[in-house]
Amino acid sequence: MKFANGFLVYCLILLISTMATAADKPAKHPKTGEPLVIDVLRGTPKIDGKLDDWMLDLLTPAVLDTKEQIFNGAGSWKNPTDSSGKFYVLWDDDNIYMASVMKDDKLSMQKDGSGIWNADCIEIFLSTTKATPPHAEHYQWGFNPDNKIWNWCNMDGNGSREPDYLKIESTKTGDGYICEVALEYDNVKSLRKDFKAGKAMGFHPVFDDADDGADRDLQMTWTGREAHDQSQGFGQIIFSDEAMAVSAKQKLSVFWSLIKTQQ
Ligand SMILES: [Ca+2]
Ligand SMILES: [Ca+2]
Repeated sequence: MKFANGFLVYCLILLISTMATAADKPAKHPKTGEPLVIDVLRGTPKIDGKLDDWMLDLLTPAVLDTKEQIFNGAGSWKNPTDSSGKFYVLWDDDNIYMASVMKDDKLSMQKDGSGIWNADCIEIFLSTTKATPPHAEHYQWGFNPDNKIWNWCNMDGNGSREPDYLKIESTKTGDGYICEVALEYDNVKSLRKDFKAGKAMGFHPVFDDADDGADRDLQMTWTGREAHDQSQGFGQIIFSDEAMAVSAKQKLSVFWSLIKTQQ
């Protein structure tokens, strides 16, 4: 009987750990099948709508630029010049920073408040790494190139309002726009313990595109699924202890040692 009990406990542990592993896996890219994971280096950019303080070449962005990632409105999407985006992330002791570099050939932001999703808009989700049904374990913020901001989903029950803790500065470029954002993560209470080096967090960047001043024409998401659809997990960010500046220095020293070797 003792053996049977032990075996039962063993099976239970195995089952739970299998479930946890399955749930912890990031979603896959709908076209390439690659896992959607990016590392987040340490850095403190100034929120001014300029990305000269981001070493973009050293960072891996989440990229949204294929028709397979269109959740709705595929018929109205022409190519990446019409609308596509790269989403870079950094962090420090207090904030998580996001630089969204968007291509968008026609800007249209005639919506306000909770309706900003229905025009040109970026939506960012942070979540647990669990695969759970929609609207379950995530936060959802939105912002646009007119610096309008909103928080819809909120795991602390504090959503459906303009968040006073989200800083944004945007720049309209010739072929789209840039949004530089800082989010103080003391305001992300339910995930606060996961802002730690080595930890993974669910991440789902999404954009909405409108062209003619009316409603949204299309939505593209990192996973290709509906923005809130966490049922198969989102992509993930992994917080690294490596500083963006140190990483740059290392790259430079590798470069010089290569030059030396070649001499
Ligand atoms: Ca900046
Ligand atoms: Ca647009």
